[in-house]
Amino acid sequence: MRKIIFVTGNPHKVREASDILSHVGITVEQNNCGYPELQEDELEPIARFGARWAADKLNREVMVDDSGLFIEALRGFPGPYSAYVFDTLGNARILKLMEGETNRRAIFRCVIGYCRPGGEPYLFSGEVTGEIADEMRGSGGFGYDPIFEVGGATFGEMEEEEKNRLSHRYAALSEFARWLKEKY
Ligand code: ITT
Repeated sequence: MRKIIFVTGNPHKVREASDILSHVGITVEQNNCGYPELQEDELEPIARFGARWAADKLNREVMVDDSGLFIEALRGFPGPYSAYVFDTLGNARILKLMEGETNRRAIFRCVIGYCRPGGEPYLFSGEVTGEIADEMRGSGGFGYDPIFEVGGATFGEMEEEEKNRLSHRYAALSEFARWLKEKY
């Protein structure tokens, strides 16, 4: 088993990544050291900077995950500001913003950044298209899961394995695992 340090403060991400990567012989270990999150309009520069910063600080190979929910009717909001918006507004206020809106389309994106000490960061991205539900449903998952619907069910209503087969994180981690296998 290969072990990769996952720098994140979010234990839910670690749990999902562990489930997904265990199938390809990789274990992940959470490190909570944090990294400076750049204020950017896109996820990629945030993940790139974070991965390099953490690899150099810890002197270990690391991965980071920057994710965001992009709601079409809100012109991509909250996007890269998803963590801040979740903490300040939360799902109920997002639903309020979406009241009466017929275009419910939204995309969840995940960018995994991987870096070795002194090396260049590599990025792997994945996304899933869904809809913003009319109300919160389900108690599973975390964050925006109760309001993000794919094929009629919210991520919050799904079993963990089901979300982990469909999610933006699964798509990004699959790319990452394929690349790791080819390269190392
Ligand atoms: P780290 O930066 O420490 O990794 P974080 O939770 O702050 O953890 P992000 O900066 O990537 O993560 O913020 C993304 C926001 O979107 C945050 O509020 C998450 O709870 C939420 N989020 C990310 N992935 C999600 C998922 O799979 N389902 C639901 N919400 C998710």
